[in-house]
Amino acid sequence: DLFGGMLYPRESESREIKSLDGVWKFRTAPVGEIDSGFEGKWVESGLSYVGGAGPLLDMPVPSSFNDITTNASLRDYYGWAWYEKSFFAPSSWSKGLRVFLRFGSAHYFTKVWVNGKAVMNHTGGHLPFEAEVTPFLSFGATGANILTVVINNTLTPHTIPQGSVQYKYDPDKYPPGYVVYSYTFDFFNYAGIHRPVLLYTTPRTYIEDITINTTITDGKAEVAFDIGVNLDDNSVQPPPDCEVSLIDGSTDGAFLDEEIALSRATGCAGILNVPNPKLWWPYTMHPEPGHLYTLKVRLITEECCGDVYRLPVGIRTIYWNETSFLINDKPVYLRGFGRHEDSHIRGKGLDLPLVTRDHSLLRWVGANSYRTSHYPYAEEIMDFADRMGFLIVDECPGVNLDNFDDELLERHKVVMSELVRRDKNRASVVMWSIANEPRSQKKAADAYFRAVVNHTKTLDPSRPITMATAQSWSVVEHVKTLDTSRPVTSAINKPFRTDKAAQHLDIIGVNRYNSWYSDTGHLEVIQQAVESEMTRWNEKFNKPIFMSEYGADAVSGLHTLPESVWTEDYQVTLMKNHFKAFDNLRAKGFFIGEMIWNFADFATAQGTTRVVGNKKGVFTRERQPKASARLLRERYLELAEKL
Ligand code: GCB
Repeated sequence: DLFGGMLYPRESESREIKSLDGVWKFRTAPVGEIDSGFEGKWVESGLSYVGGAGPLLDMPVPSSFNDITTNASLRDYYGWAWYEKSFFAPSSWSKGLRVFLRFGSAHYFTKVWVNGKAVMNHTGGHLPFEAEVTPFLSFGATGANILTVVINNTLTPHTIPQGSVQYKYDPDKYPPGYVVYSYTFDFFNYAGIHRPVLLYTTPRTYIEDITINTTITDGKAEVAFDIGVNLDDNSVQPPPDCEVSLIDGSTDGAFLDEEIALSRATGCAGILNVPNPKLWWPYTMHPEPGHLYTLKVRLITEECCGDVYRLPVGIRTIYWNETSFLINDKPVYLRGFGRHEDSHIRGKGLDLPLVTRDHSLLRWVGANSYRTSHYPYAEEIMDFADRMGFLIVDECPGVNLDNFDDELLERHKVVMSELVRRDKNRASVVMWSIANEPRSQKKAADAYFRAVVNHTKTLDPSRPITMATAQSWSVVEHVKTLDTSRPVTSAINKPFRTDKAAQHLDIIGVNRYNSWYSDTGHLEVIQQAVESEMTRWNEKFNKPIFMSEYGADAVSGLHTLPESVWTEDYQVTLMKNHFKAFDNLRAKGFFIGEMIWNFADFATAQGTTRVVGNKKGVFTRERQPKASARLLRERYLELAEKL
């Protein structure tokens, strides 16, 4: 059970926000330093205390720490990394308020102290965490506060995602105790305080959670709401009631006048009626995509200042059946991308100019959707999707999972709970993706993914559950139906192993790299391979299918005629051949979308199959177009016209 609703911090007449972003002090722990002893040194004495550790550095927050300096050992660092920041708490905050300290995310394991007192731990990157810190703060002239944070980016078989520590014993090659950290997923394991850190205040009795659900019947909308209120322990007042109103327009810019509220209600759970709703539509399906309302919640207290929170709300419905996926009762064809939070220098640190550029490119290219591969993206990114009308397949960090056991399952469930808690009210979020390319041919994957799906359904029955699979239905089974008289050899069995997770999903995503990882250089096999495989997925499971990844690496500026692997020309022809298959599949009625891998080039661990990172982007890492981006734009805009 998670505490609170983790509402995105929004200022209001009752809430104040103070950003702690900026340049912090930073120091890595001495090599071999383990989880004991260090607290005494650096929490009590401050990071300036010299304890045989790495140098004291300037470290921007938010950012990954890996690419900030010129030091390879910091780029590849594993272990405890310390951060410190001092700040003042205004004296106006000292009475009658709560002060929360919130991290948008930090990777992977985090411990936080305020003025030497432990205030919270959090496990897992990509999701927010917070704690009330009121009792630990010095207010006003009593002096500055010290915030100390330590993170550890070591991944294990029981973290999500997983990683491992390999001990290298060969005395001819390695010094004693030599270890290498590794992981199988294909993006750099950036670490650091990746998203904003802030303090925000609420009244003692405050709005802790809001859950909304929108339905539309005969052109009339209902917005059902359920508000969680956290009471002031010291108060003798009765619990407050809630005053709820719906205002047209989002909270951007000037605050909206509640006089113009379209609908009002009193009570902390109930329904608001909206007679002529402006629906939230995906990009290109309406002249005004991403229309948002504001749900204003105010606690009615006897004192002056009940808590006020404004939640952006999009009114739309989601429906799916065996063949289709519908928004507002209209079938949708996904034209999108797999993406990453990734860029030069800052790694996975939130960077608003980059995010804004990305969404401008998404519009330019005519996309209507993306998958948050392979982890939840920053809330500031999700705000763009809500406002612009991008459909989001919201993925948890379960990438390339292997070795399914109870401990991993428990972690996976917590991650899903945290993800749904954070994103449940977002109009843009239209599917939950519980994993990417797990080793789901394994026997244990069956019960494991059934449990993850069931858990997610109890959290949110309103959205379909998907996953990007790379396993397949059994070819052996298929060949046997064609010819029962002969045995099927293992040679056929090998490349396709039977997936055990897809049966539990609502919608199946398939990742497949025809003419790249298989049949390399043979562009002519794509059309038939894609058409038959997607068709069989549908025949086997009777569910909507989308291609959640396909693509080819292309080093920007590399050309050959005829086309060969790694050139822009090869990437373009590979895409054209996929498009032929997609068009035929679309005509069959169960194929609901295409998401090319990847939006932009991105960093990976070093390896012989990567050229300074993965080059499957249709944009470079600098967000400039390759030839493929222009081709994709033609297609996506044409599909936007047609569908
Ligand atoms: C995949 C993974 C993705 C990789 C991609 C590739 O199947 O899901 O994370 O980056 O292939 O380029 O190999």
